[in-house]
Amino acid sequence: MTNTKANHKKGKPTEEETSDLKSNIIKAIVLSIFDENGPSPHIFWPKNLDESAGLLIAMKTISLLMGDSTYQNGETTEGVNYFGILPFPDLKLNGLTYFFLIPDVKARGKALAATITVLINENDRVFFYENMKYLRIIIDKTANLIQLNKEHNERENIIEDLREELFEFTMELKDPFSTRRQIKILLTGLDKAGKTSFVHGIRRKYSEIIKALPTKGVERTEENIFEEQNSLISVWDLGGQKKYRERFLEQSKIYLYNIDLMFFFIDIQDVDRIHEALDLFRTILNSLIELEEFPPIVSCVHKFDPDLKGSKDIFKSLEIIADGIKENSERFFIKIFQTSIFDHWSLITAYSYGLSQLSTNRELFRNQLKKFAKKTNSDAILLLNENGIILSSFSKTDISGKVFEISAPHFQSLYKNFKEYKLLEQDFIVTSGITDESKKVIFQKIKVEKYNLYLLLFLEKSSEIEKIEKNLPDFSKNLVDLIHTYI
Ligand SMILES: Nc1nc2c(ncn2[C@@H]2O[C@H](COP(=O)(O)OP(=O)(O)OP(=O)(O)O)[C@@H](O)[C@H]2O)c(=O)[nH]1
Ligand SMILES: [Mg+2]
Repeated sequence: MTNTKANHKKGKPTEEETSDLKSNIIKAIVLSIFDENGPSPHIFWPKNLDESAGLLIAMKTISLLMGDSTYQNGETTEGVNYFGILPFPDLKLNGLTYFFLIPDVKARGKALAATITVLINENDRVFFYENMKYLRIIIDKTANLIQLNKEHNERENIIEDLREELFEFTMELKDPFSTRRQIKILLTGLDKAGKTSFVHGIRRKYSEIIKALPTKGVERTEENIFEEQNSLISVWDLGGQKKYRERFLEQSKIYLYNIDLMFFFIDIQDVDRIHEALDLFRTILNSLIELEEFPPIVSCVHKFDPDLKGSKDIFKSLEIIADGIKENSERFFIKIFQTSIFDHWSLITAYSYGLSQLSTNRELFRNQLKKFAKKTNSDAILLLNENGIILSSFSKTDISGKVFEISAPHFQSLYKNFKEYKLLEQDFIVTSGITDESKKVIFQKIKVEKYNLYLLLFLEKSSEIEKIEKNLPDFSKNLVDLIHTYI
């Protein structure tokens, strides 16, 4: 099974020769299945993979997704699949794991939980982030084949094909390994749309908002979601005045190349310039298409101040903007938010949503929240970092999701006291009657390694706090790994 294109080029290298090549960034591949013996490595490469290492990989990848309960509870096998990057510090490896279910009539729930894990040295992990799109496609394809082919030797061939494809791919890469993933976030829009104020608002630098002058050229800042993170996130706040806008569009190769996320701002109060703003949006999209860059886009309908909600004029403008944004943008993933610097929560929601698009582990996070919600009978859960950025959210229905929006002012004033409340060593605050007398909201501080995180839970008033306390240690433990590879 060595007839790959790459091998032809090089004239079939032997095993040792191959190991000298850069391609050998791929250290191991493991197909794990939760069978009658629990999570077990079924097929792995290299053949001499240490038995305990194989077992560790199987246990960790499968149990993280299943928790301590068995997964096979009769849910359908469709739509249960997650990608995530997990650290294996004992092996000094990082693994890109895909969790999926294999239909099996004999199994409980008629499916077996399985993972495909590709492992590389932990120092090379940028490789995963940089090549995520491609890796997702080929691993997903492999999982489909595994689902269809039941025989052990058929599956061996499928995993071998994956290995070959990965080797071929890595051979073609030019020296790809910088130590940190570089992430570029762009803030665009007309002058005075409120981009710089948005950045200050997110960071609670209120005094700066008052002082802010029009941005000249571009202002770059760094975003740190965690003190230690794999990525270097630069936020580029582009000056929107005509001369800067023109320069940016002329030099779109510099500004738009390799962008990971774009925010576009439209001032909803500046009715006369809405069409000008939409024109700019279209121009930017066209440049992106030309460069074949398709970053997720968060469009902020900004200056949507709280006192304007309900105004008919605003509603009309909103419609024009929403239509204008959707036009000609089929090839992009775009989400529209209404934001205002007088509604901190609106800024946080839009910003966090954008950042979450950059997290390769967002599905795993959501899955953890979903499981925790089930165990604690919560309708909705939010997980925030110390700066109040939403790392992940889960809600059973749209309505429970909206509760956080409604309870936001309440939450914000509590949040301001979080620092003091840390000193109080009290771990939770309960409030009720915010929206509905039968429900309550719990603010819960959790410690995940050195990080303080905050959970907001929306649940039945009668639910017991003990349930949360009982399930917290496991939940926090699972988050440890995910946080290391959040972004
Ligand atoms: N009412 C209202 N005013 C806002 C809001 N956000 C920003 N502003 C005001 O809008 C003006 C322009 O804000 P900036 O943040 O400087 O706009 P900008 O998009 O960075 O402008 P350039 O740097 O020239 O591209 C300032 O006077 C802000 O105080 C908002 O949400 N509501
Ligand atoms: Mg500015």
